[in-house]
Amino acid sequence: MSISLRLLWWPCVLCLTLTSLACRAADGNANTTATTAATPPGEQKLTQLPRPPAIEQAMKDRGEQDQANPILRIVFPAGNTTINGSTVEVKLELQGDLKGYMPHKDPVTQKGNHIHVILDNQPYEAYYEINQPFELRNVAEGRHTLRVFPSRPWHESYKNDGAFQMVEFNVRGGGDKSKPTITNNGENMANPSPQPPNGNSSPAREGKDFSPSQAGDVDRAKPLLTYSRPKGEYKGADADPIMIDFWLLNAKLQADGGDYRVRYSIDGREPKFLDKWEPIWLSGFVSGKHSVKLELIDKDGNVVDNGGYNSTTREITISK
Ligand SMILES: [Cu+2]
Repeated sequence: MSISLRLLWWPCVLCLTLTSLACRAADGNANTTATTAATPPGEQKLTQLPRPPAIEQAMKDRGEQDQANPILRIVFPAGNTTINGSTVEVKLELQGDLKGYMPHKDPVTQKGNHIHVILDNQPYEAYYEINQPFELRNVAEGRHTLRVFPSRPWHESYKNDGAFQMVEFNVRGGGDKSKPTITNNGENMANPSPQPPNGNSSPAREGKDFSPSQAGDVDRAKPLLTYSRPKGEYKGADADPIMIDFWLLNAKLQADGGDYRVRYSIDGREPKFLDKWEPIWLSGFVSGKHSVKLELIDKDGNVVDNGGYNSTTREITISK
């Protein structure tokens, strides 16, 4: 290497080192100690992979279920109703051409088909046994939006017409905003409460204590992107690759014959575009916290406004 090349090379090494240290700090790993500046941690390089072979196999093993066209109906809450108290019961009906699709958690594997339930724009909660209601607990007073859609054991949503349903409702005398919620991070499934706040719910029911939130000003006639995956914590074999999945209402992407695009950005880095409505799998996340941002973009390159729901950022945690 010539002297002049060496002079060019060293500032690059220094720059990369400083950048990666800054990234680690920004990721919240404040107690990560850099042992030596000469061995900077590897930069995260994400690559998009095809559908993982394990999922391909799972699809074969479950027969025709992935060709099903499940149609959900929200029995309650009914649209625009007002519920007294902070616990909201959700009851759904599943119809359509199911081809054996039915939500249920296998007691051994703790996996199975389930419904994704989203209050306002919080992370979804999984709902498995739809023959009994799901409880939204500690819901704040005010207006709310509920979104639901069927999902597979690996959390990929069904995308047929009628799979996605949405309802707006009001809560009067809801969760006490001055009190901290039992789970504040919006990620942990709460344990059934032996003494529920309104005293009439069953401890055995599936449900979730919700963080305070309100509906955005959502118009169901406008294009709506619903963020589904990834969320929460990913460990070991589940941490690579990571699936990105979402639901689109009233919006066709460009490669599907429409005008829209979905833009995603990981850790605030350079955005990428999705032009087909299907999940993608990203490999190469390093351990730690990461942000995932999903946005619905119109043909002029702007985020489509719809109650703020068309630009959603979630934090996920990877432990390899
Ligand atoms: Cu899921």
